[in-house]
Amino acid sequence: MKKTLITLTTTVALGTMAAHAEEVRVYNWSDYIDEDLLGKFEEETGIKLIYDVFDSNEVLETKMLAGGSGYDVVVPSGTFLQRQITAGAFQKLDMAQLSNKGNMWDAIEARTAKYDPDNAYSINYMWGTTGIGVNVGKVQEALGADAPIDSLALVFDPANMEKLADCGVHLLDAPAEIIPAALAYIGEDPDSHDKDVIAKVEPILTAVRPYIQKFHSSEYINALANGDICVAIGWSGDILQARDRAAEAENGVEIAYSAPSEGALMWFDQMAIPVDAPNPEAAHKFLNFIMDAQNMADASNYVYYANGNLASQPLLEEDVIGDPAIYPNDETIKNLYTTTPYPQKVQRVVTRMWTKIKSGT
Ligand code: N2P
Repeated sequence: MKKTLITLTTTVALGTMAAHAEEVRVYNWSDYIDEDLLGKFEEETGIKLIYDVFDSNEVLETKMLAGGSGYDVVVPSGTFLQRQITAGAFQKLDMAQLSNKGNMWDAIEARTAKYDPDNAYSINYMWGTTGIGVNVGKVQEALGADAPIDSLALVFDPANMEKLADCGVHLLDAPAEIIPAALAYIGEDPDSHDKDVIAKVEPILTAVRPYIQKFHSSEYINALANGDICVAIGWSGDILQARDRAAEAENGVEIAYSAPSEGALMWFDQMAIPVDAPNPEAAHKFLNFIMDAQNMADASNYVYYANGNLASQPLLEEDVIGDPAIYPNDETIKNLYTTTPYPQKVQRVVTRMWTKIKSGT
C-alpha cells in the first residue's frame, strides 16, 4: 500500500514537472517591451518565458554566427538579419502556426522584404530612427538659445563638443549607425560601402573623441533622464522613454528628440527563429502572441516605437501615433535613409576603425 502511494506521488510530481518544463527563450533589445506582456504570454500559453536582453546587433550577431545560442526568438535589425539569413542562422517561419500574420502591415513588409525577401524568416517587431536626444536646458546653457539641437553638428563639430563635454555626451556603441550618421554629416552617402569614403569618418570622430564620455547603447536612457548627461546619439523611443522618466521624476529635466536635419537612419527590428532553436513551436507561439493587435499596441504604447502591425494602429495612444518622431509624416519621412549590410571585407575595415576610434588612440 505504502509503496503504491509513493509511486503515485512520484508520478504526480513528474507530471507537474512536465507541465512546467516547456520553455521558450527570447533574446530582445533592452527597454523594448511592456513587461506585463511577459506574464500575459505565460498565463495564456502555460509556457515558461525566459527573457534576456541585449543592446547591440554586433553582440547578437556573434551569438547567431557561432550557433548554439539556446534562444528560440531573437531580434536583429534588418541589415544584420540579412547577413545572418545568408549565413544560414535562421529557420523559415511556418505561416500555418502564425494565425495573426494577417495583422501585419504591407507597407512595412515591403520595406523589410529588402532584408528578408518575402518576409520568409522574420516578422517586424518595431521600427524607428537613430537621432539626437538632448537635455534642452543644459545644451542651451552650453551653446546658447539657438543651439543646433536637430543637427549632427551638435556632436560632430568639435567647437560644439568642447562646450558640451562637461555636461556629458554619449554615442551609441553601434558602428553600423554612427558611421552612416557621420557620412550624412559631411554630405556623403550614408550607405557608402566604399572604404575610402568610410575612411573619412575616422578624422571626424577622432576630433570629437576627447569630448565623448562614453560609447554605450542603453545607459543613456537613465543618464539623460537623471541629468547625468546632456546629449546622446540614440534610438528614438529610448530617448522618448528618457523624456518620460524625467517627467515622472519631476526633476526639472526636459528631454527632446530630433531626427537629424542632415538625415536619419530608419531601421527595422525583426523577430526571427534561430535554425537551432530548442523549441521552435513555442517560438511561433511567441511570435503569434506578439502579432496580436492589442499586445503589439500595448508594447508600442509603452516603449514609444512604431510597429509593423497594421491592426494595432487604431489601438495606439495619441502621443504615439500622433508624434512624428515616432510615426514620421510625409515631410519627415523624406529625411530618412536606410542602409544595407557591409560586405565581409568592408566590415573588417569598419570593425578595426571603430575599435581604434573608441580607444581614442
Ligand atoms: C531598444 C532599442 C532598439 C532599437 N532599447 C535598436 N534597433
